Amino acid sequence: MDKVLKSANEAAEQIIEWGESHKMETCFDRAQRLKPCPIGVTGACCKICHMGPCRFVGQNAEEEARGVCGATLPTVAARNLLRMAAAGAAAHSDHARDMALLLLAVASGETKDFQITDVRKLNRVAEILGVEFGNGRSTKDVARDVALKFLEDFGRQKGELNYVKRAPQKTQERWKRWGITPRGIDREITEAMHRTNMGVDHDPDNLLLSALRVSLADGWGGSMISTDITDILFGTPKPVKAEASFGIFKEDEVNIVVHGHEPSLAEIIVDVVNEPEMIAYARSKGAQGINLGGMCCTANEVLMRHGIPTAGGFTNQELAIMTGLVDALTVDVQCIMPALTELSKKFHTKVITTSYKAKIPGAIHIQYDEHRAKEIAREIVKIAIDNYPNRKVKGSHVTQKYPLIAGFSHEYIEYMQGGRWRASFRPLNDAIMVGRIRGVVGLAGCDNPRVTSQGIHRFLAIELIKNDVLIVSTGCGSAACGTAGFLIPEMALENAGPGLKEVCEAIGIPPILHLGACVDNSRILTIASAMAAEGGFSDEIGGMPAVGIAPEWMSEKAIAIGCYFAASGVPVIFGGESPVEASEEVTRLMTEVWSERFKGSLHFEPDPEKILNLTLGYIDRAREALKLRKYEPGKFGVERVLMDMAARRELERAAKPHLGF
Ligand code: NFS
Repeated sequence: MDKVLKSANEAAEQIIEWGESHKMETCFDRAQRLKPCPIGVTGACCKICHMGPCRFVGQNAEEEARGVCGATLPTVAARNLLRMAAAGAAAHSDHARDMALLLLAVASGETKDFQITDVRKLNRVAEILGVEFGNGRSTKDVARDVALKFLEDFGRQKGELNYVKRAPQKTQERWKRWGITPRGIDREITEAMHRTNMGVDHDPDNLLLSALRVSLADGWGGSMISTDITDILFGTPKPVKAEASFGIFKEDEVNIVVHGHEPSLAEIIVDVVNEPEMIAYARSKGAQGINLGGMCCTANEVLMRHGIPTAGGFTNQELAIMTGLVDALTVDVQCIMPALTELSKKFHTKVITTSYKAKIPGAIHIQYDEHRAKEIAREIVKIAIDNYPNRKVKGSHVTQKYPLIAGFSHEYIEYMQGGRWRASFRPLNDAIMVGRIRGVVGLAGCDNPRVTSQGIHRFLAIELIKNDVLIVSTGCGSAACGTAGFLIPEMALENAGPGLKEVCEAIGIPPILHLGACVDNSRILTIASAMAAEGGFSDEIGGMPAVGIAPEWMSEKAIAIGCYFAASGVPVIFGGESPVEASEEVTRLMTEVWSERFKGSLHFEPDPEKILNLTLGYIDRAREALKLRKYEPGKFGVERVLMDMAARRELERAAKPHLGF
């Protein structure tokens, strides 16, 4: 029998094996040793009060099992899911709050270390929010009003989030009809916690509607706000070349890793590692220079804007330390394994926590403060440099790395389809309508040691592009593709179906577009809304030949993302066992009932082949319902725009200087 790999990333597998031979434990070992609790994993356990925990097991548990209070299994499973969605929404949105507070601090001149980088984007956002701009108003005044408008979204008690109006009218109407239009972000999260408290909401359907509402407050609130502010402050991404995998670490340079999610400190570290005094200091310690790399979503943020290389996604974090080459690993919030500090003791790596919200025993804590950002960044970089001479254990040095292209913001995707003056989503819509592109898939979410990590991402990426499906990726989905060498235009030539290949060649793009961090899933909502506004097939997000997949999810944030896509009209398929498996009623509500109401749904399917078939089935049924040309590989109709030769030449001219090849 073939050996079951722990990671599909060859370099990761090599490090894992090295670790095993040196008796170093990682999440892969722990995942094998600790089997999931068979009751909790299916959503059949309630532990919200101290009469329990109550287990809902046995035949006919769905109908007959009761908790001490009388709660039924569907109530408990729905309540558990709502709590996960609320926690996920809280994580993204608290991150967004920090970004809004940073924007306010920059606008009011409280911090000198940041600037407003993208004034055009600021004005675009101001226009959506109804903030006055132009006519001699200073950038800082506009930025302050924008920050205040965003902050209102957190504390609003009545009405709706500012960005609800960015969704297509029909999508908004569905939300109104079912009472899930999000009000204030904090209100939705608090209400979700209230409803799931002992003895409050017991109706599974009502609980699940609340899961959609709190998740919409994330997608069209927290996450979208975070994406927009990050673009305003640090620049809206455009294509940039970079590298991925463990080979990014350098033997003769100081290696610093930024890990977590919030990009503000990492942005400043990018500046500081380039300061001549810092480089000179590194040289004084015997290093040739300073090498910055990223991990998880902080990596995605600085990769998208500065081409900082990434060591990969979630399951690669311990392995980075095991290269023995990381002099400092600085973390902010979310998806940081507490195991890092214990493991770091076996090497010389310093783990540095920077948020009072996220401390780890055994780490050095340096509290980040945006008012002293540069000073703090210098302190961190110095720790790394001072630590360079202390490298003691030669870890598993792997040299594998892959080139990649990232930086596909929704603004750039629009621009690449027609240049500055004719930017639109028309070519993409047309390519889908004539069947050159079969559909679009968002490949997102975590990588997970419970399966061959990153393997399902890789499998789906290849199979989907073979089937002429354009992929937009985010988060660790992007990291899995990047560390596999999939994020380059050549990938289209070698692996894409004939229609997708032509489109990618015409524009000069990879068949998998890296859109950014997990909060940047909000870019997919913006793209889908723009495609609906462009017209030609669906005038709402629901019903488009588009599917979201999180094949190896593990974080509660993924549940919030899945729910806001489902509520927005996208069928979503998650890998792994269903966290509500125990309840047929809850499963039916999330699939059939949500489909009828919102045209979106949430499925859980552990089998990768089935995920693929389910996805293609959704896409083909959507094409049929929209009366689009039946998809047949290699046979398409003629678009009005994309394949017109003059347009094609213009597109090439427009795209190439930015892509740099
Ligand atoms: Ni998303 Fe980013 Fe990765 Fe999963 Fe964690 S890093 S926010 S949650 S593990 S994709």
